Amino acid sequence: MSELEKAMMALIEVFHQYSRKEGDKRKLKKSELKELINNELTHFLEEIKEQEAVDKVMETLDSDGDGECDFQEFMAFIAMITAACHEFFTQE
Ligand SMILES: [Ca+2]
Ligand SMILES: [Ca+2]
Repeated sequence: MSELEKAMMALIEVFHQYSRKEGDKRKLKKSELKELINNELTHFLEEIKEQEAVDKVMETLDSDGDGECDFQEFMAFIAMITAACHEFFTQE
């Protein structure tokens, strides 16, 4: 597999690693989302400590309003962070 394909597989894998822990196996609930951010995005995002911060992130990500983050919503989140990183690393 190419590096890009490996990265795509990694996204799928990490999502399911957290989404399958509790409740709906194909969706991240707040506690799963918090764990994923705090374990897997330590260099790109601030650690989530307050419940309020988790609520806020979920509110932002949950575009279909079911209170959980599905893979599509997760990908939108990753795209957002990746675009911000891209800005940061390519600015003059
Ligand atoms: Ca779940
Ligand atoms: Ca949702």
